[in-house]
Amino acid sequence: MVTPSEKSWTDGTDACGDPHPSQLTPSEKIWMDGTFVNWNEASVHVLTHSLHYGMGAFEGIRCYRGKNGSIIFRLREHVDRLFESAHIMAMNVPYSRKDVAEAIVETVRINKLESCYIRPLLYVGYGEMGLYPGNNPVKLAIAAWSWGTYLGEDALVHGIRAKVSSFTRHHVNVSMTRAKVSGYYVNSILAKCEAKKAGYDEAILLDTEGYVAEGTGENVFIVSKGVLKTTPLTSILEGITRHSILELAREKNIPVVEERFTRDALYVAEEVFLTGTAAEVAPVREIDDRQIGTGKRGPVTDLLQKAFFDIVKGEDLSHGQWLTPV
Ligand code: PPE
Repeated sequence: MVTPSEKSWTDGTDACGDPHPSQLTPSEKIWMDGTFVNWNEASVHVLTHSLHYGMGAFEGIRCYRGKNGSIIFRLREHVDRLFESAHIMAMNVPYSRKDVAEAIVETVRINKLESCYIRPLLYVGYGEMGLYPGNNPVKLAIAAWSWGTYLGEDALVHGIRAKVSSFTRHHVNVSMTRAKVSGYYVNSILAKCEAKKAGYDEAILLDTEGYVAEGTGENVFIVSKGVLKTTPLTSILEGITRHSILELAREKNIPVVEERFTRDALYVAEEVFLTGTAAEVAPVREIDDRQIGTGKRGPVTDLLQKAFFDIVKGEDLSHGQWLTPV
């Protein structure tokens, strides 16, 4: 009998060659199709359709411990995007938006988490194999766990080092990037691993025409001659953090445009930062070994990052419609 040895993707390191891979912190229960199951028993059959072909849609949502208790940031928008992803993929969700939003809140509550990251995943279950999913069931799982800073301990203060990827972001007629689809993330994983192996924290991908698109799991902003710019929604995910930052910038009378810009515009920008639920608002201090601006978190990044954290931490109550109490 052959017993293969336990082997990870790369020897002695994690899949990206990181010698200090961080471990997921388990919580107690995971919601699976209407019932809570123990974390260690939240399993699926190995012939689950999505596991083979990547047709699945997911969300990443954060719950913050604020001054007045825990709140989920922009829950409604995340649930809406999950349903839009499913609609674009022609997956029939067997729940209402209200059911899903309630199940998300319940998942945070039952795990007694004060702050956490929440991952709803819609997937095509076991049934037929082959590309046509046939009558396979559409399943939903919701997990929540404690997840600290995504891009490293001091990323939010000192900024990260990024590399423009050798991989191109999705073409509009290859992948419909309004949907947050599991399979699309192979492109992100390749770019992330390439960047990490070369010693950078994150990759920035260009679109098929060579313009800046997005990070592996973040949208990109630059400050150029005092104007805040971000990429238009052609080949990127419509980030909910991106939307929040655009709104906060407008409220603060910072001039804002959504237009394409090039790789060299990144290099000469006064400031660059990335936004995402996991990454939050992260300054970029260096790209392709070129210092960005002063090499420190710039004033616009600082202002918007502070405005964002004041809202999610309950210091600023002016955007109550973005917050769902747990
Ligand atoms: N672009 C991509 C490709 C992306 O995956 C994300 C979120 C964003 C932009 C920003 O979207 P938003 O979170 O709505 O502001 N990436 C999620 C997954 C990260 C992961 O490693 O998993 C996230 O941040 O939750």
